[in-house]
Amino acid sequence: MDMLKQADTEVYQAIQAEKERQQNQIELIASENYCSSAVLQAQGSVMTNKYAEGYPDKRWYAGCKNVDNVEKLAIKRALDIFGAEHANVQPHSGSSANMAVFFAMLSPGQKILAMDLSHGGHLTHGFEKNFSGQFYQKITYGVKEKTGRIDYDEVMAIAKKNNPDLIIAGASAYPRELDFAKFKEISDEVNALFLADIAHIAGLIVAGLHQDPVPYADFVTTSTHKTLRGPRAGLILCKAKYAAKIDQMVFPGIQGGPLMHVIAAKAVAFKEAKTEEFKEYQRQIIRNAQALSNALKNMGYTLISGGTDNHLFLVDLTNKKLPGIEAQVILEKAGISLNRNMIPFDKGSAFNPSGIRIGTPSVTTRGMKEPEMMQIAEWINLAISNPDEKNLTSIKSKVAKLCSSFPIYKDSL
Ligand code: DSN
Repeated sequence: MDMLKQADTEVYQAIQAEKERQQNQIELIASENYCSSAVLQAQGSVMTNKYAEGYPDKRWYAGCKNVDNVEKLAIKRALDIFGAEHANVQPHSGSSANMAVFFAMLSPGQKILAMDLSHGGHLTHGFEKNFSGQFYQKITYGVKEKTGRIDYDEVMAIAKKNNPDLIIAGASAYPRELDFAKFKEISDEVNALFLADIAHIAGLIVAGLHQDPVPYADFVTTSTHKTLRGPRAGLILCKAKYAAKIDQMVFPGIQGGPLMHVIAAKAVAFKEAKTEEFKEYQRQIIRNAQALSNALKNMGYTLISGGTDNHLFLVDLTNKKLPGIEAQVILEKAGISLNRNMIPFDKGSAFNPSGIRIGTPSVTTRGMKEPEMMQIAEWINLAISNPDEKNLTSIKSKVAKLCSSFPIYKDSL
């Protein structure tokens, strides 16, 4: 970073401060992670300089031999880890990946059946202020109030009543395993296309710890930086029969030149995802989520659906008489970072929801295990029970001390 330090002190300092924040805070935002130094290096490489509109061996500009190699590697590795028929590694994000599928396969006004945002769904699955809600009609399914789980008979009934053109399985805040086989059955019943958005759980799927949607779904989209632990970007997998439509919609449909440095970083991450170390990492994510959620449950916290099968869980703070946003602010002061979140049937609003979402991908990457989860649960409870500044400052310094034993990067960046 010496060159940056000399050239631009302000940006350099902001990056240093962010590095310090990431090192000293306990990160429980379920969608965040620390990618490897190798991924960071690929992403910070000269590949950023190259324009490569098109696809490998079919580019518009000269000089694409090396970026072709890297994109071919990314595609080959994506197909290998997911066992899919076709991969497009160019989407800049999970949102772009979804946009490409919708635009390739649907006409404006057609119907999408997806999970309600307030029950754990995602903005790009038809939220009215998102492109998806403006172009398409959205119909929703949710979870049962009593169980906090999707009722597949109910999804089937909604699908039969509304005849959607596309059904989406996928969520940003659903702590239970998704039954993709069931979604496929429902999609077939109403003759709808089936998209599995696995952004949150991609790493678990690669490691064989969650039901695999690839055999069932027409399309599988994901971001690459959550449990998958790659660079901030997106990926589309699909059946071979849709390959041409998807590729044309990604480029030239909705994107111009691909971000070749990010594609290089995706290739590195997909190679990492093939290792036994990665599989064990995914197993530990789940063990940590269970340890942390059980510890909080034993301290009197209410968990949506009573627990978790994956990397995250939702805490309903209604019985603590503490809005989610206040918990977020209090915990940040104590060095613990997470996000307020709507819970199913929330009496609050998106801005002032009744819950918080907690995830373990980041703490697991830095090597924390069950004993640290017990400690984190105690600190969360201590901060929420007694949010005076002195107490929060004291927890913050203990958090930083624990974090110093778990460096996020062992080499200097
Ligand atoms: N913002 C992401 C999340 O936190 O789940 C979804 O895109």
